[in-house]
Amino acid sequence: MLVVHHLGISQSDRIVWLCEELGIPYELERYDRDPVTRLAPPAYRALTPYGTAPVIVDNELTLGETGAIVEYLVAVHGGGRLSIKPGEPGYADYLHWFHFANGSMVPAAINTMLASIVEGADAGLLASIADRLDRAFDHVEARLGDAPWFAGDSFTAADVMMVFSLTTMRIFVPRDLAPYPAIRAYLQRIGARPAYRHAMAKADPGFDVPLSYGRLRWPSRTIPRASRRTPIRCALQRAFSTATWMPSGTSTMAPPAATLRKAAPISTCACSASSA
Ligand SMILES: N[C@@H](CCC(=O)N[C@@H](CS)C(=O)NCC(=O)O)C(=O)O
Repeated sequence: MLVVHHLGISQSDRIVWLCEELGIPYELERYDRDPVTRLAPPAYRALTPYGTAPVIVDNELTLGETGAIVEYLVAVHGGGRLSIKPGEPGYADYLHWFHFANGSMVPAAINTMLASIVEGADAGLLASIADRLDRAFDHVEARLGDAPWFAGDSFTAADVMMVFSLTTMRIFVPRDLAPYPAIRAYLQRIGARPAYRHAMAKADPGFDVPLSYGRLRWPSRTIPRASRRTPIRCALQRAFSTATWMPSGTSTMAPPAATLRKAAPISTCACSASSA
């Protein structure tokens, strides 16, 4: 039996989702993050040499790294479903977006998160980091304005790869989706997929996945009060406080014009960090 090791509120939610989309039988082993550091607990770290999420165990095989796991599951357990082969329409788009997810978008977001924490960083560097993430969101918005799914007319594993950076990743790196109508419409389509809803409910029960403007918050179950004053938490809260968010429940309505802006430039976060 395939075992999916899922670290709470992390990109391993994609593997649970993929199994549900492909109808692959699996067992879910769920791990909470360390309440103070937010890193993987020792038991998760011990699963693979690199120690990050996701990880699957398939009989004798233990496999880490999201892209490798997605390709493996599609090929070995999915009969190639949700992939596009060479020569088929959308092949290059499929490849581009499958790899853009973890090759460009997630790194741009992580750089942005780290830049909001580091004090005294070079302003030009910070601007270039912020610009990268802006361009990534603009690139995604343009694509989803042209096609319903990343590879074109049909839902594929490229969507499974990309969605984390538009949803759960925004818990770590807030981004107001008000300027991105095509992304918002896309996320409504994702949220309407039974496999997605089922997977998210299993992977992170109680976590309100931000599929729209949404108020960003961690499920209280996984965040003990005591951890709320750690340096990383403070830095993240500073970053959060510079973003504009609509109250929960205003998912499909356009926000008032005054709130129509992206998250504050990263230099603002850095300034507030250094003056704190
Ligand atoms: N490129 C890796 C990145 C894995 C990664 O950074 N995973 C995060 C979860 S989003 C993690 O394990 N964080 C906890 C830790 O580093 O302890 C992949 O896609 O598998």
